[in-house]
Amino acid sequence: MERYYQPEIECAPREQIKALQDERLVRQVKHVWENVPYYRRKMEAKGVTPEDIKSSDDLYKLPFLSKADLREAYPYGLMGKPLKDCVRIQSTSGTTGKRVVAFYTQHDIDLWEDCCARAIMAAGGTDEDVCQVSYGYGLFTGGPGLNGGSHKVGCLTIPTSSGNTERQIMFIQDLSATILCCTPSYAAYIGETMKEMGLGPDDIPLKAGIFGAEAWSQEMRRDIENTLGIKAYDIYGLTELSGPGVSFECSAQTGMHINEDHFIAEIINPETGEVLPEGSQGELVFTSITKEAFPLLRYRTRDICTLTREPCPCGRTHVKMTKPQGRTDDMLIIRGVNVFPSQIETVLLNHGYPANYQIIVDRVRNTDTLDVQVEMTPEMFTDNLGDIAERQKELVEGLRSMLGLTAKVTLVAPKSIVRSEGKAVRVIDRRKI
Ligand code: DLL
Repeated sequence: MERYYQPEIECAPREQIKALQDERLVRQVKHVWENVPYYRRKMEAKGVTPEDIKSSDDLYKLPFLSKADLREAYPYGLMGKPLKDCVRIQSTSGTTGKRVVAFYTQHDIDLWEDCCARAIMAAGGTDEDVCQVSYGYGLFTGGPGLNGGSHKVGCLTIPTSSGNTERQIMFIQDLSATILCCTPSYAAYIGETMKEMGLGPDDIPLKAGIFGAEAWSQEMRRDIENTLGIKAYDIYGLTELSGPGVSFECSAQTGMHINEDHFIAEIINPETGEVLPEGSQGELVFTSITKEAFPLLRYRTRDICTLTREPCPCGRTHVKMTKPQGRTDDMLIIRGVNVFPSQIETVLLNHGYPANYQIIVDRVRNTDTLDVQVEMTPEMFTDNLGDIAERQKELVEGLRSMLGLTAKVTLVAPKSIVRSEGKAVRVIDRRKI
Protein backbone atom coordinates (compact mmCIF):
# COMPACT_ATOMS: atom_id res chain seq x y z
CA MET A 1 0.00 0.00 0.00
CA GLU A 2 1.37 3.40 -1.04
CA ARG A 3 1.67 5.86 1.84
CA TYR A 4 1.70 9.64 1.59
CA TYR A 5 2.55 12.34 4.08
CA GLN A 6 0.48 15.08 2.40
CA PRO A 7 -1.71 13.23 -0.11
CA GLU A 8 -3.83 16.28 -0.97
CA ILE A 9 -0.78 17.99 -2.44
CA GLU A 10 1.36 15.00 -3.46
CA CYS A 11 -1.49 13.62 -5.59
CA ALA A 12 -3.14 16.91 -6.61
CA PRO A 13 -4.33 17.30 -10.20
CA ARG A 14 -1.74 18.90 -12.46
CA GLU A 15 -3.80 22.06 -13.06
CA GLN A 16 -3.95 22.61 -9.32
CA ILE A 17 -0.17 22.25 -8.98
CA LYS A 18 0.40 24.61 -11.91
CA ALA A 19 -1.97 27.21 -10.41
CA LEU A 20 -0.19 26.97 -7.07
CA GLN A 21 3.21 27.37 -8.74
CA ASP A 22 2.00 30.38 -10.72
CA GLU A 23 0.70 32.14 -7.65
CA ARG A 24 3.74 31.32 -5.52
CA LEU A 25 6.21 32.31 -8.24
CA VAL A 26 4.63 35.73 -8.73
CA ARG A 27 4.77 36.31 -4.97
CA GLN A 28 8.34 35.02 -4.70
CA VAL A 29 9.65 37.24 -7.52
CA LYS A 30 8.14 40.25 -5.78
CA HIS A 31 9.68 39.17 -2.45
CA VAL A 32 13.11 38.82 -4.06
CA TRP A 33 12.85 42.10 -5.99
CA GLU A 34 12.04 43.95 -2.79
CA ASN A 35 14.47 42.21 -0.47
CA VAL A 36 17.47 40.86 -2.41
CA PRO A 37 19.33 43.77 -4.07
CA TYR A 38 21.85 41.36 -5.63
CA TYR A 39 19.17 39.57 -7.65
CA ARG A 40 17.25 42.76 -8.35
CA ARG A 41 20.38 44.12 -10.05
CA LYS A 42 20.53 40.95 -12.17
CA MET A 43 16.89 41.40 -13.14
CA GLU A 44 17.47 45.04 -14.00
CA ALA A 45 20.47 44.11 -16.13
CA LYS A 46 18.20 41.76 -18.08
CA GLY A 47 15.43 44.34 -18.30
CA VAL A 48 12.92 42.28 -16.29
CA THR A 49 10.62 43.58 -13.56
CA PRO A 50 8.16 41.68 -11.36
CA GLU A 51 5.32 42.88 -13.65
CA ASP A 52 6.80 40.72 -16.44
CA ILE A 53 6.29 37.55 -14.39
CA LYS A 54 2.59 36.69 -14.47
CA SER A 55 2.88 32.91 -14.24
CA SER A 56 5.42 30.08 -14.42
CA ASP A 57 5.24 30.39 -18.23
CA ASP A 58 7.30 33.57 -17.79
CA LEU A 59 10.03 31.88 -15.77
CA TYR A 60 12.42 31.82 -18.73
CA LYS A 61 12.60 35.62 -18.62
CA LEU A 62 14.39 35.62 -15.27
CA PRO A 63 18.19 35.55 -14.98
CA PHE A 64 19.99 32.42 -13.77
CA LEU A 65 21.88 32.13 -10.52
CA SER A 66 24.97 29.96 -10.31
CA LYS A 67 27.48 28.89 -7.73
CA ALA A 68 29.64 31.84 -8.84
CA ASP A 69 26.84 34.20 -7.71
CA LEU A 70 26.68 32.44 -4.38
CA ARG A 71 30.41 32.93 -3.94
CA GLU A 72 30.22 36.56 -4.95
CA ALA A 73 27.30 37.28 -2.63
CA TYR A 74 28.77 35.26 0.27
CA PRO A 75 27.69 35.25 3.03
CA TYR A 76 24.66 37.52 3.30
CA GLY A 77 24.10 38.87 -0.23
CA LEU A 78 21.23 36.57 -1.26
CA MET A 79 19.21 36.67 1.91
CA GLY A 80 15.53 37.47 1.63
CA LYS A 81 14.92 38.02 5.35
CA PRO A 82 16.78 39.95 8.04
CA LEU A 83 19.09 37.85 10.20
CA LYS A 84 16.83 38.28 13.20
CA ASP A 85 14.15 36.24 11.40
CA CYS A 86 16.56 33.38 10.64
CA VAL A 87 17.06 30.50 13.02
CA ARG A 88 19.59 28.23 11.31
CA ILE A 89 22.35 27.94 8.77
CA GLN A 90 23.54 24.81 6.97
CA SER A 91 26.55 24.60 4.70
CA THR A 92 28.06 22.42 1.98
CA SER A 93 31.08 20.25 2.44
CA GLY A 94 32.70 21.98 -0.58
CA THR A 95 36.45 21.61 -0.60
CA THR A 96 37.20 24.27 -3.19
CA GLY A 97 36.50 27.98 -2.85
CA LYS A 98 34.02 29.35 -0.36
CA ARG A 99 31.47 27.05 1.14
CA VAL A 100 27.82 27.67 0.37
CA VAL A 101 26.02 28.96 3.43
CA ALA A 102 22.23 28.72 3.33
CA PHE A 103 19.87 30.43 5.78
CA TYR A 104 16.51 29.24 7.11
CA THR A 105 13.60 30.80 8.94
CA GLN A 106 11.58 28.49 11.17
CA HIS A 107 9.00 28.33 8.39
CA ASP A 108 11.68 27.24 5.88
CA ILE A 109 12.76 24.44 8.22
CA ASP A 110 9.19 23.35 8.66
CA LEU A 111 8.61 23.01 4.91
CA TRP A 112 11.97 21.30 4.40
CA GLU A 113 11.14 18.72 7.05
CA ASP A 114 7.76 18.14 5.37
CA CYS A 115 9.62 17.28 2.16
CA CYS A 116 11.80 14.77 4.03
CA ALA A 117 8.72 13.30 5.73
CA ARG A 118 7.20 12.73 2.27
CA ALA A 119 10.34 10.79 1.29
CA ILE A 120 10.24 8.63 4.41
CA MET A 121 6.57 7.76 3.95
CA ALA A 122 7.15 7.02 0.26
CA ALA A 123 9.71 4.46 1.43
CA GLY A 124 6.98 2.87 3.55
CA GLY A 125 7.73 4.66 6.84
CA THR A 126 5.06 5.12 9.53
CA ASP A 127 4.97 6.05 13.21
CA GLU A 128 5.63 2.36 13.96
CA ASP A 129 9.08 2.58 12.40
CA VAL A 130 12.47 3.08 13.95
CA CYS A 131 14.51 5.32 11.70
CA GLN A 132 18.28 5.43 12.09
CA VAL A 133 19.75 8.59 10.61
CA SER A 134 23.39 7.90 9.76
CA TYR A 135 23.95 10.93 7.55
CA GLY A 136 26.34 13.45 9.07
CA TYR A 137 24.77 15.91 11.48
CA GLY A 138 26.04 19.45 11.82
CA LEU A 139 26.59 21.76 8.90
CA PHE A 140 25.73 19.04 6.36
CA THR A 141 22.01 18.99 5.59
CA GLY A 142 21.60 15.19 5.46
CA GLY A 143 21.36 14.49 9.21
CA PRO A 144 19.23 17.49 10.26
CA GLY A 145 16.85 17.16 7.27
CA LEU A 146 16.04 13.49 7.67
CA ASN A 147 15.99 13.82 11.45
CA GLY A 148 13.25 16.44 11.14
CA GLY A 149 11.35 14.41 8.55
CA SER A 150 11.52 11.32 10.73
CA HIS A 151 10.07 13.24 13.68
CA LYS A 152 7.23 14.51 11.51
CA VAL A 153 6.33 11.00 10.42
CA GLY A 154 6.45 9.99 14.08
CA CYS A 155 9.19 7.39 13.71
CA LEU A 156 11.35 6.66 16.71
CA THR A 157 14.46 8.48 15.50
CA ILE A 158 18.00 7.30 16.23
CA PRO A 159 20.34 10.22 15.48
CA THR A 160 23.58 8.23 15.23
CA SER A 161 25.14 10.53 12.60
CA SER A 162 27.87 8.87 10.54
CA GLY A 163 30.89 6.97 11.79
CA ASN A 164 31.62 4.25 14.34
CA THR A 165 30.26 1.57 12.04
CA GLU A 166 30.15 -1.30 14.51
CA ARG A 167 28.09 0.85 16.85
CA GLN A 168 25.73 1.63 13.97
CA ILE A 169 25.17 -2.10 13.49
CA MET A 170 24.71 -2.62 17.22
CA PHE A 171 21.98 0.06 17.30
CA ILE A 172 20.26 -1.40 14.25
CA GLN A 173 20.13 -4.75 16.03
CA ASP A 174 19.45 -3.66 19.62
CA LEU A 175 16.87 -0.96 18.87
CA SER A 176 15.33 -2.81 15.91
CA ALA A 177 15.88 -0.09 13.33
CA THR A 178 13.66 -0.63 10.30
CA ILE A 179 14.75 2.33 8.14
CA LEU A 180 18.34 3.43 7.51
CA CYS A 181 19.20 6.87 6.12
CA CYS A 182 22.78 7.50 4.94
CA THR A 183 24.88 7.93 1.80
CA PRO A 184 24.90 4.90 -0.50
CA SER A 185 28.65 4.50 -0.01
CA TYR A 186 28.17 4.40 3.75
CA ALA A 187 25.34 1.88 3.37
CA ALA A 188 27.70 -0.32 1.34
CA TYR A 189 30.36 0.06 4.03
CA ILE A 190 27.90 -0.88 6.77
CA GLY A 191 27.01 -3.99 4.70
CA GLU A 192 30.67 -4.88 4.30
CA THR A 193 31.33 -4.47 8.02
CA MET A 194 28.32 -6.67 8.80
CA LYS A 195 29.77 -9.43 6.63
CA GLU A 196 33.07 -9.18 8.49
CA MET A 197 31.17 -9.50 11.76
CA GLY A 198 29.57 -12.66 10.39
CA LEU A 199 26.13 -11.04 10.02
CA GLY A 200 23.77 -11.44 7.09
CA PRO A 201 20.53 -9.68 6.04
CA ASP A 202 18.45 -11.98 8.25
CA ASP A 203 20.30 -10.84 11.34
CA ILE A 204 19.02 -7.27 11.13
CA PRO A 205 15.45 -5.91 11.13
CA LEU A 206 15.98 -3.20 8.47
CA LYS A 207 13.38 -3.10 5.69
CA ALA A 208 14.15 0.10 3.80
CA GLY A 209 16.98 2.55 3.20
CA ILE A 210 16.85 6.18 2.04
CA PHE A 211 20.13 6.89 0.32
CA GLY A 212 21.33 9.96 -1.50
CA ALA A 213 23.70 12.94 -1.50
CA GLU A 214 25.91 11.34 -4.17
CA ALA A 215 25.60 9.49 -7.44
CA TRP A 216 24.97 5.75 -7.23
CA SER A 217 24.17 3.28 -9.94
CA GLN A 218 21.32 0.74 -10.18
CA GLU A 219 23.96 -1.98 -9.79
CA MET A 220 25.06 -0.47 -6.50
CA ARG A 221 21.43 -0.34 -5.44
CA ARG A 222 21.03 -4.09 -6.00
CA ASP A 223 24.25 -4.76 -4.13
CA ILE A 224 23.14 -2.80 -1.06
CA GLU A 225 19.65 -4.30 -1.20
CA ASN A 226 21.11 -7.81 -1.15
CA THR A 227 23.61 -7.26 1.65
CA LEU A 228 21.21 -5.40 3.94
CA GLY A 229 18.03 -7.26 2.93
CA ILE A 230 16.10 -4.05 2.23
CA LYS A 231 14.48 -2.01 -0.50
CA ALA A 232 16.74 0.97 -1.24
CA TYR A 233 15.20 4.34 -2.16
CA ASP A 234 16.93 7.31 -3.70
CA ILE A 235 16.63 10.85 -2.33
CA TYR A 236 18.01 14.01 -3.88
CA GLY A 237 18.59 17.55 -2.79
CA LEU A 238 21.13 20.30 -2.35
CA THR A 239 22.04 22.72 0.39
CA GLU A 240 21.23 25.78 -1.72
CA LEU A 241 17.57 24.69 -1.93
CA SER A 242 17.24 23.39 1.66
CA GLY A 243 18.90 19.96 1.57
CA PRO A 244 17.58 16.41 1.07
CA GLY A 245 13.97 16.05 -0.03
CA VAL A 246 13.92 18.29 -3.09
CA SER A 247 12.91 15.03 -4.75
CA PHE A 248 12.51 11.42 -3.66
CA GLU A 249 11.68 7.99 -4.95
CA CYS A 250 8.33 6.24 -4.54
CA SER A 251 7.56 2.52 -4.76
CA ALA A 252 7.67 2.62 -8.58
CA GLN A 253 11.37 3.57 -8.49
CA THR A 254 11.33 5.05 -11.96
CA GLY A 255 12.66 8.46 -11.03
CA MET A 256 12.32 10.88 -8.14
CA HIS A 257 9.23 13.05 -7.65
CA ILE A 258 10.19 16.71 -7.32
CA ASN A 259 8.21 18.54 -4.63
CA GLU A 260 6.66 20.91 -7.12
CA ASP A 261 4.68 22.88 -4.57
CA HIS A 262 8.07 24.17 -3.37
CA PHE A 263 10.35 23.96 -6.40
CA ILE A 264 9.85 24.61 -10.10
CA ALA A 265 12.21 22.50 -12.21
CA GLU A 266 13.55 23.25 -15.68
CA ILE A 267 16.06 21.48 -17.91
CA ILE A 268 18.41 23.70 -19.87
CA ASN A 269 21.18 23.32 -22.36
CA PRO A 270 24.22 23.96 -20.13
CA GLU A 271 26.12 25.64 -22.94
CA THR A 272 23.45 28.06 -24.18
CA GLY A 273 21.01 28.34 -21.27
CA GLU A 274 18.12 27.51 -23.60
CA VAL A 275 15.17 25.74 -21.92
CA LEU A 276 14.76 22.24 -23.34
CA PRO A 277 11.50 20.34 -23.92
CA GLU A 278 10.34 17.58 -21.58
CA GLY A 279 12.31 14.39 -22.00
CA SER A 280 15.56 16.11 -23.02
CA GLN A 281 18.70 15.54 -21.06
CA GLY A 282 20.33 18.67 -19.71
CA GLU A 283 21.18 20.71 -16.64
CA LEU A 284 18.61 20.86 -13.90
CA VAL A 285 17.59 24.36 -12.78
CA PHE A 286 15.42 25.04 -9.73
CA THR A 287 13.37 27.98 -8.56
CA SER A 288 12.36 27.83 -4.92
CA ILE A 289 8.90 29.32 -4.58
CA THR A 290 8.35 29.00 -0.86
CA LYS A 291 11.72 29.69 0.76
CA GLU A 292 11.83 32.94 2.69
CA ALA A 293 15.38 33.31 3.96
CA PHE A 294 17.35 32.06 0.95
CA PRO A 295 15.02 32.32 -2.03
CA LEU A 296 17.00 31.26 -5.09
CA LEU A 297 15.44 31.84 -8.50
CA ARG A 298 16.58 29.78 -11.49
CA TYR A 299 19.50 28.21 -9.65
CA ARG A 300 21.73 26.11 -11.89
CA THR A 301 22.47 22.84 -10.08
CA ARG A 302 25.06 21.52 -12.57
CA ASP A 303 23.34 18.13 -12.23
CA ILE A 304 22.48 16.48 -15.52
CA CYS A 305 19.19 14.64 -15.79
CA THR A 306 15.86 14.29 -17.57
CA LEU A 307 12.31 15.17 -16.43
CA THR A 308 9.19 13.16 -17.13
CA ARG A 309 5.51 13.79 -16.55
CA GLU A 310 4.40 10.26 -17.42
CA PRO A 311 1.69 9.23 -14.94
CA CYS A 312 3.19 7.31 -12.03
CA PRO A 313 1.50 4.17 -10.65
CA CYS A 314 2.16 5.44 -7.10
CA GLY A 315 -0.54 8.09 -7.56
CA ARG A 316 1.76 11.09 -7.12
CA THR A 317 1.37 13.72 -9.78
CA HIS A 318 4.59 15.67 -9.30
CA VAL A 319 7.12 15.60 -12.11
CA LYS A 320 9.89 13.00 -11.87
CA MET A 321 13.61 13.46 -12.49
CA THR A 322 15.97 10.67 -13.39
CA LYS A 323 18.89 9.92 -11.14
CA PRO A 324 21.47 12.59 -11.95
CA GLN A 325 23.60 11.08 -14.71
CA GLY A 326 26.53 13.27 -13.78
CA ARG A 327 27.38 16.86 -13.12
CA THR A 328 28.49 19.41 -15.63
CA ASP A 329 31.48 19.83 -13.35
CA ASP A 330 32.31 16.16 -12.68
CA MET A 331 32.21 15.26 -16.32
CA LEU A 332 35.77 14.43 -17.20
CA ILE A 333 36.99 15.20 -20.66
CA ILE A 334 39.64 12.61 -21.37
CA ARG A 335 41.36 12.76 -24.74
CA GLY A 336 38.32 14.66 -25.95
CA VAL A 337 35.83 12.03 -24.77
CA ASN A 338 33.18 12.91 -22.19
CA VAL A 339 33.33 10.50 -19.29
CA PHE A 340 31.13 10.36 -16.22
CA PRO A 341 32.34 8.47 -13.15
CA SER A 342 28.90 6.77 -13.01
CA GLN A 343 29.61 5.03 -16.34
CA ILE A 344 32.80 3.56 -14.93
CA GLU A 345 30.94 2.44 -11.81
CA THR A 346 28.35 0.63 -13.92
CA VAL A 347 31.04 -1.36 -15.73
CA LEU A 348 32.75 -2.35 -12.49
CA LEU A 349 29.57 -3.48 -10.76
CA ASN A 350 28.42 -5.37 -13.86
CA HIS A 351 31.67 -7.33 -13.67
CA GLY A 352 31.00 -8.23 -10.03
CA TYR A 353 33.30 -5.74 -8.33
CA PRO A 354 32.22 -3.73 -5.28
CA ALA A 355 31.77 0.03 -5.62
CA ASN A 356 35.17 0.68 -4.12
CA TYR A 357 37.24 2.33 -6.78
CA GLN A 358 39.19 5.43 -7.55
CA ILE A 359 39.59 7.17 -10.87
CA ILE A 360 42.90 8.92 -11.38
CA VAL A 361 43.29 11.24 -14.32
CA ASP A 362 46.62 12.74 -15.28
CA ARG A 363 48.40 14.21 -18.26
CA VAL A 364 51.63 12.64 -19.40
CA ARG A 365 53.52 14.21 -22.34
CA ASN A 366 50.39 16.10 -23.37
CA THR A 367 48.19 13.01 -23.40
CA ASP A 368 45.46 12.38 -20.86
CA THR A 369 45.71 9.16 -18.89
CA LEU A 370 42.84 7.37 -17.18
CA ASP A 371 43.79 4.99 -14.41
CA VAL A 372 41.04 3.09 -12.65
CA GLN A 373 42.00 1.42 -9.39
CA VAL A 374 39.50 -1.25 -8.44
CA GLU A 375 39.32 -3.19 -5.26
CA MET A 376 38.90 -6.94 -5.39
CA THR A 377 36.51 -8.69 -3.01
CA PRO A 378 38.16 -11.06 -0.51
CA GLU A 379 36.77 -13.97 -2.60
CA MET A 380 38.51 -12.71 -5.74
CA PHE A 381 41.76 -11.99 -4.02
CA THR A 382 44.62 -14.11 -5.33
CA ASP A 383 48.35 -13.85 -5.79
CA ASN A 384 48.18 -15.56 -9.16
CA LEU A 385 49.43 -12.80 -11.44
CA GLY A 386 48.05 -14.49 -14.54
CA ASP A 387 44.51 -14.44 -13.09
CA ILE A 388 44.84 -10.81 -12.12
CA ALA A 389 46.11 -9.84 -15.57
CA GLU A 390 43.17 -11.69 -17.15
CA ARG A 391 40.63 -9.90 -14.93
CA GLN A 392 42.22 -6.53 -15.62
CA LYS A 393 42.02 -7.21 -19.34
CA GLU A 394 38.29 -7.95 -19.04
CA LEU A 395 37.69 -4.65 -17.29
CA VAL A 396 39.76 -2.72 -19.85
CA GLU A 397 37.51 -4.23 -22.55
CA GLY A 398 34.32 -3.42 -20.61
CA LEU A 399 35.43 0.18 -20.14
CA ARG A 400 36.43 0.48 -23.78
CA SER A 401 33.00 -0.55 -24.95
CA MET A 402 31.22 1.76 -22.48
CA LEU A 403 33.45 4.82 -22.93
CA GLY A 404 35.18 4.35 -26.26
CA LEU A 405 38.48 4.89 -24.46
CA THR A 406 41.35 2.75 -23.29
CA ALA A 407 41.90 2.96 -19.57
CA LYS A 408 44.59 1.43 -17.42
CA VAL A 409 42.98 -0.83 -14.83
CA THR A 410 44.78 -1.82 -11.66
CA LEU A 411 43.22 -4.36 -9.34
CA VAL A 412 44.13 -3.68 -5.74
CA ALA A 413 43.83 -5.69 -2.53
CA PRO A 414 40.56 -5.76 -0.57
CA LYS A 415 40.13 -2.81 1.82
CA SER A 416 42.98 -0.82 0.31
CA ILE A 417 40.77 2.04 -0.91
CA VAL A 418 39.72 4.39 1.86
CA ARG A 419 36.05 4.02 2.87
CA SER A 420 33.76 6.98 3.26
CA GLU A 421 31.26 7.61 6.03
CA GLY A 422 29.77 10.44 3.98
CA LYS A 423 30.18 11.23 0.32
CA ALA A 424 32.87 9.12 -1.36
CA VAL A 425 35.75 10.76 -3.22
CA ARG A 426 35.95 8.85 -6.50
CA VAL A 427 37.97 11.07 -8.78
CA ILE A 428 41.47 12.46 -8.47
CA ASP A 429 42.29 14.75 -11.36
CA ARG A 430 46.00 15.56 -11.34
CA ARG A 431 46.02 17.44 -14.62
CA LYS A 432 47.24 20.99 -14.44
CA ILE A 433 45.52 22.62 -17.34
O1 DLL B 1 23.91 16.26 -0.63
C1 DLL B 1 21.81 17.03 0.27
C2 DLL B 1 21.39 15.62 0.51
C3 DLL B 1 21.62 15.05 1.75
C4 DLL B 1 20.72 14.91 -0.46
C5 DLL B 1 21.19 13.75 2.01
C6 DLL B 1 20.28 13.62 -0.23
C7 DLL B 1 20.51 13.05 1.00
P1 DLL B 1 24.96 19.03 -1.02
O2 DLL B 1 26.04 18.57 -0.11
O3 DLL B 1 24.76 20.49 -1.19
O4 DLL B 1 23.56 18.51 -0.54
O5 DLL B 1 25.22 18.35 -2.43
C8 DLL B 1 24.31 18.50 -3.49
O6 DLL B 1 24.88 16.31 -4.32
O7 DLL B 1 23.83 18.86 -6.57
C9 DLL B 1 24.09 16.42 -6.53
O8 DLL B 1 25.20 16.62 -7.37
C10 DLL B 1 24.50 15.49 -5.41
N1 DLL B 1 23.36 14.64 -5.03
C11 DLL B 1 22.49 14.82 -4.02
N2 DLL B 1 21.59 13.80 -3.99
C12 DLL B 1 21.91 12.96 -5.01
C13 DLL B 1 21.38 11.74 -5.51
C14 DLL B 1 23.20 17.18 -0.33
N3 DLL B 1 20.34 11.13 -4.95
C15 DLL B 1 24.75 17.69 -4.67
N4 DLL B 1 21.97 11.19 -6.61
C16 DLL B 1 23.73 17.70 -5.78
C17 DLL B 1 23.03 11.78 -7.19
C18 DLL B 1 23.04 13.51 -5.67
N5 DLL B 1 23.59 12.92 -6.77
